[in-house]
Amino acid sequence: MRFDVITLFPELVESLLESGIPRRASESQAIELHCWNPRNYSTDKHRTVDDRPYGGGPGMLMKADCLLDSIDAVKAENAPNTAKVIYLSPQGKRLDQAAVETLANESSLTLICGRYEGIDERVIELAVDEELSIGDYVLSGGELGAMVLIDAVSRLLPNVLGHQDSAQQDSFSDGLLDCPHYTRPALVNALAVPNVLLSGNHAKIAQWRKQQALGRTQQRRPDLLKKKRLSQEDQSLLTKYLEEHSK
Ligand code: 9D3
Repeated sequence: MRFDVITLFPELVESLLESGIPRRASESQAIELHCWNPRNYSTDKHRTVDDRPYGGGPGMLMKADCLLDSIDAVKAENAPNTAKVIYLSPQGKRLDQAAVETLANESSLTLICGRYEGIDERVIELAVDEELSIGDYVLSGGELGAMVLIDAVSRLLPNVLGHQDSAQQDSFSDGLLDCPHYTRPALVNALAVPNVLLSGNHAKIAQWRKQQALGRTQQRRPDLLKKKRLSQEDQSLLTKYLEEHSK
């Protein structure tokens, strides 16, 4: 997968490749990351990339011309270009794991990061296929959004995760939060590991984990459970969990 990121802060975006899964994905050539600075496509002597909004109001906007020229430069290098162009913005549709899975099927993504109050609307009209937000909070620019997207997509690509099935076991891939996990030692500040996990009974362990996942999802993210149809068995595991946790 090739990522072309249009950003005024290329070193921030490139720092993604310094560690963790994106770094390994890059080393194994599962991903390629190219950053393009719109300032390099500005033509005036001060290399201006922003200007004041028509109609007045606070803040500045990124100008259309250097953004469109950056996009053209990406397309020229990628010919024949089929890359989807994504603008990260608070006005976008919320990125979720289903959208990440869809994006992981693309071979090339161009990500536009805004700064200041955003970008000239005509760039969106002329060149953007999809507008995505990463959540309902205010960031100071699109770079962290692009980095989140690249991280989430990279770990789904073939041969990137060490454990081939950890992506499949993920929270969200089955629409539930994860169950609690424990490792040695058996006691931490007098807190024990739940007995069932020491029982060696793998059917019971799987059932306990499912019950914990259902119960925690209901208590912390009821919105996720509302989208799901529970089997009779899952419904009764959940009911028992909620009874036991209301005592
Ligand atoms: C506080 C300013 N806002 C109201 C006048 C508008 C605004 C403009 C630009 C708010 C944030 C930003 C910069 N944000 C992003 O570029 C961004 C973002 C985000 O803020 N939240 C969640 N996802 C994303 S993706 C890109």
